[in-house]
Amino acid sequence: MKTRIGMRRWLTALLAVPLVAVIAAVTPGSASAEGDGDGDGDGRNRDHWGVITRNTIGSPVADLRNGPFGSFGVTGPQARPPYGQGSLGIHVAVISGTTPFAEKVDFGNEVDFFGKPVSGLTRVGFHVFQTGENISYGGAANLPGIRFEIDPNLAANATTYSSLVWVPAALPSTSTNRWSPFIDATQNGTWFLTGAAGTVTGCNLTTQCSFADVKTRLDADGGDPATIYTAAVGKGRDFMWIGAVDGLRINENLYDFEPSGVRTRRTP
Ligand SMILES: [Ca+2]
Ligand SMILES: [Ca+2]
Repeated sequence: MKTRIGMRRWLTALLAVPLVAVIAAVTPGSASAEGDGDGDGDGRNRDHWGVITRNTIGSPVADLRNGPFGSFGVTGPQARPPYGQGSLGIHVAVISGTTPFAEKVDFGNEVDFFGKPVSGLTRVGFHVFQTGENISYGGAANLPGIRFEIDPNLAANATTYSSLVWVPAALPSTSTNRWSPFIDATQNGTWFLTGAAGTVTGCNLTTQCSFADVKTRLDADGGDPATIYTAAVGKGRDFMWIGAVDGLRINENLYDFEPSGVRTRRTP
């Protein structure tokens, strides 16, 4: 008898433990359901980054990867991703022929910047891993850029869509085959607007503007200010490029591309 009672108590205890755990996991307001505070209860930060399907042409690669470390023989901080262990690897091909076919990719975020004013963009930039091969494909300025899809809200034109594009300047040769220092897109290179917004503002593919100038011209008409739809790191359609980007800066946030996802680091 003693043995049987002991066994029953032991069984009851065994069954009770997982039940308590299950109840805690599904009860709203419990610590487990709240998790990291994003409400999905999975206990992990959800990020909204990924390939923007609408803006991707061909079958390019935009992959959260380990490294790159190197190139071989390079040592010190420029031989590893500037943040964490990994980065966003980008591979864009151009298929040569009488009519060359160039791929395009945008890896971005269609949620977190939506509706914010373009005038509020004060800090933009990234670190890039450039190779000698990429320079042979398209020159020293063959690099990925940063693109914001926006509603220009221009009184002169009814269009509700334009891309605000950063075109980086050529990287110094000291930054080839290794990680670059931070490239400040508000100071480096030029910016332009696609479509009717480019025509109205005069900041278009043929006459590009400084970052400060394109922001001023966008809101010079008064009325509703230009607002952001999406933000992305992108490449194409121009030259083949195989490299990586890390430490994307947009205002107070620094986006650390890692194999496990995009980590948001808040900085002063
Ligand atoms: Ca990283
Ligand atoms: Ca306006």
